[in-house]
Amino acid sequence: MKYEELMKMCIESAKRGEGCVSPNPLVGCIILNNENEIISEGYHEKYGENHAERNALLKLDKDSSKGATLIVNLEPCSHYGKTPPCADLIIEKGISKVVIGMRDVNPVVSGNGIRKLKEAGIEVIEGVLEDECRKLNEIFIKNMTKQQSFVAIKTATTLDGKIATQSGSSKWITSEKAREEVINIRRKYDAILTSSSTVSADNPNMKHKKKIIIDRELKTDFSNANIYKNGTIYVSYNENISSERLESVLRLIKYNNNVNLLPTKVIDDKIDLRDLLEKIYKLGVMSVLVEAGGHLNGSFLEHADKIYQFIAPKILGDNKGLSCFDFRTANLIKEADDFKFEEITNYTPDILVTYTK
Ligand code: AOF
Ligand code: ZN
Repeated sequence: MKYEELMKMCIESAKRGEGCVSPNPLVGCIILNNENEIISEGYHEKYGENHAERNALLKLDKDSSKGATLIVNLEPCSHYGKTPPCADLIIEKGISKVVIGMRDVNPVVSGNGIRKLKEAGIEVIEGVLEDECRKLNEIFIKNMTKQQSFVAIKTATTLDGKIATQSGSSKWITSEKAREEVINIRRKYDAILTSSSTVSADNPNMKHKKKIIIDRELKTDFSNANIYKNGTIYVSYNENISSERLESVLRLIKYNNNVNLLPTKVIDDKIDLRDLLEKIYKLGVMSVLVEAGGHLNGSFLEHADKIYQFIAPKILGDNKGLSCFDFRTANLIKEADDFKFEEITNYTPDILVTYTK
């Protein structure tokens, strides 16, 4: 088997850690013996626990790892974090070749893991399926290089870009199969974010570990709306709201320990998304999936790293229907926001197209 195929397998096994390893990267590892047979596999399963390489190596006895080849999508670490350095264990186990997808972008590791391996006389091959490996860890890369949360927007539209009729009818534009995929997408993100208007209009459940609700005036139904019934919730509101309003809400949420109020700056009567994103990053939200209406989707575009757009083969044909991105009046095509095509997947009769910045 070629290294590319084995790296693909590492990527697939790394994905099993989705939803469990943040803020760490997704990492999968395979070990081959001298006959190029797979003798062990492992992946980073949970934040704070063993790295992929350690999981794969610890399954082997000392003799079988001697002279073996280790394949991993991320440079092995060289530092003491929550776990000891993987590079040390690789050396100690007598591995003779290490095949790496991408260098670690964590400045404490970057290049040091590779140097350590080479100094111990291990052959190192770098850059195998690098683009795919970078895509796998797009969240980790943004966090490490920009100290910001990764932002994605998900919408589901008709062929003519509508998310609802003028009266708000929206159930359902996409098929069940497409809607099930949304659950898989959510798993990749630390938090999902929506607006008080979406909560009031659709009363969505959105079961998730962490949820962020933009509710400038604190006007959602804190006692009854489904969204408040599970998970840890951050409610972003105007930091200058009247103290009477704030106190009445505090009384309402007194017995709900899961609801946290997040005072946020306001610009032009709108929540300042930059301030909000800085605040949630400090709270440890490494990635956020925006699932809201056209106004909020539009406001998030300048901060978005990725768009997931489900498209159903339905045409509303009514220019008063609600658009998926509705935030300005544009006169010229050159005013358009530009995104790059990434991928297209079939969920017949619908499709999912992803775009990146
Ligand atoms: C790897 N393999 O499976 C992971 C790596 O606190 P720690 O010890 O978990 O270290 C976290 C850092 O280690 C993380 O930021 C990244 O640089 C690296 N993660 N490295 O070789 C893994 N999860
Ligand atoms: Zn490690």
